[in-house]
Amino acid sequence: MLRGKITTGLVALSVLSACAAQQDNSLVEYQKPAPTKESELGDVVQTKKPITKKQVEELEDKGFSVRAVCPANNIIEVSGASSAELDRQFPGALKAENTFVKMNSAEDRPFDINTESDEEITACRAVSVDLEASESPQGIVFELKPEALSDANLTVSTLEGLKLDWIVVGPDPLSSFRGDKLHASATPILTLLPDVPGTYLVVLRIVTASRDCLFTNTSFSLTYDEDYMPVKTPPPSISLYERLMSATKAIGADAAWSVTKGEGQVIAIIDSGVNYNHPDLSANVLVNSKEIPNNKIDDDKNGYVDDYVGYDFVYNDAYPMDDHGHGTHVASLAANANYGVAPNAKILPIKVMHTHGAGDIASIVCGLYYAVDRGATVINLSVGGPYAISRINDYLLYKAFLEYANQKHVTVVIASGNDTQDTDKVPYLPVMIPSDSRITVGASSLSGAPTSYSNYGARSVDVFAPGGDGAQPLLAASYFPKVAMYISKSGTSMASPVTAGAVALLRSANPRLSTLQIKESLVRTTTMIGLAGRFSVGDGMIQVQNAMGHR
Ligand SMILES: [Ca+2]
Ligand SMILES: [Ca+2]
Repeated sequence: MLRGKITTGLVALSVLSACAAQQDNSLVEYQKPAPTKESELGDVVQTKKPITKKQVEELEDKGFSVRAVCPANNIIEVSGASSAELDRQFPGALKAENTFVKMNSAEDRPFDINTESDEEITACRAVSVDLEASESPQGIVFELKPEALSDANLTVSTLEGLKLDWIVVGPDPLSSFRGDKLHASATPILTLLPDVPGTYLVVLRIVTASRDCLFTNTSFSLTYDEDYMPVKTPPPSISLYERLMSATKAIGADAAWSVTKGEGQVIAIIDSGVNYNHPDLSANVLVNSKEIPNNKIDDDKNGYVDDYVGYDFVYNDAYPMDDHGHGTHVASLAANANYGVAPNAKILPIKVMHTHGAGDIASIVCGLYYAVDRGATVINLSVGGPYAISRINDYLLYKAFLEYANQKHVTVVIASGNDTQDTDKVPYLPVMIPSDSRITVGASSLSGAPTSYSNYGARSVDVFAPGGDGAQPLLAASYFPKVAMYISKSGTSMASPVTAGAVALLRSANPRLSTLQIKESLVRTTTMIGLAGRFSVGDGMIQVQNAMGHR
């Protein structure tokens, strides 16, 4: 099933109880899609005791909106209620304003198209409202027909006599809309055929007889669901194999494959989803054997209906399919069946990031708990950003989770960020949280030198791993193999899953090792090349075979 979703406006930047895993079926009706706009964000509430239906009904009766994000882990999002109201209803609960967090891939999508002054934009909209009765504030009618991708189209209708210029920015680089396209048209109908899932930005310039009405813009997202249909993994061509293996070889992981390829390990990918039907990945996807897919029943009673391959916290359904590209690439680096660092580890896809590249804290934290409760042994989180002191409660949400992960013997691998910052001095979240259950990763080149973009920190960043750079980005699975099987990306987002794969190998070789012991093994066996003042605890790039021999 393919879904069309039209959103207007620009994308914003941007100790638990023993019964934590118990289900609260009574709140299923309050499960909802995640916010995608600033105006939709509420307050995250995490309680120590299970949240009751009565508590939620009382809030709803007062006109507040409740989203049961992960009631199994006592986390909901409430919109409209005052802080005092929440304190009264949930005394002692942890509360945080929900907020958007970005991915840590180095390339950012070109969303910043400059518009003119507010005054002129208002005038432009006033003119366009006159065009035709319509549902959208700009008076522009979008007809997105998403029955099938090849049929999906966007139509802009205006009255005759008006002229529209438009620029379309597609989900670069897979889309055929690579960069900007300008269509000047005197006809009243403009059509667009989106060819891949993702977010499209449409900028319209409306020209009237009396004035050139400057720019207005809107964006829409195209996303899709597919049932899990595993296919046998074909080997890549020999010519591709060397490039696909570059990160795996750089850290000496293939040299450790005679000991283990990651058997028995489950790597959760907390990201934009994973194309679990990609031919290189599908054989490695962890299925939930206690759940029968597509029968609309929560068979394993974990609070999530039909979560056979994972869960999508963004659209609140059982299809964590990737509609952005980030998560599939990340999963592929960690545990691709052919060339991933841990090719025999399992992948647990969890979608918390929207197709536009950001996700809300409530979804991210719930995705993390879901990963632990589904049996992940390693979690990759290539998501984060600078920390502001005003967001102390975000810190506490993450910290509570890291304590939970530590209790459950789960290793959380975190990307350090791509802003060339010393995170000892400029704190980033969740990188800054001291925890025995987390390993933070900066990005190096394939030869081991820190990249120009990577964050670093002699205390806050544990190790470096290959993340790709302009000269040698990392090639891995694309999210939309119908268009391209592989795609190149760079970022600490990529260095993190390379390390998550390494952790899976170390854990598989010796399941009794604690995260702290694994971290020590990696930190003490790095290779050092051209640090240029960019330090980490390990001062260099990880080396799996050496780390495995360290203990
Ligand atoms: Ca379930
Ligand atoms: Ca089911």
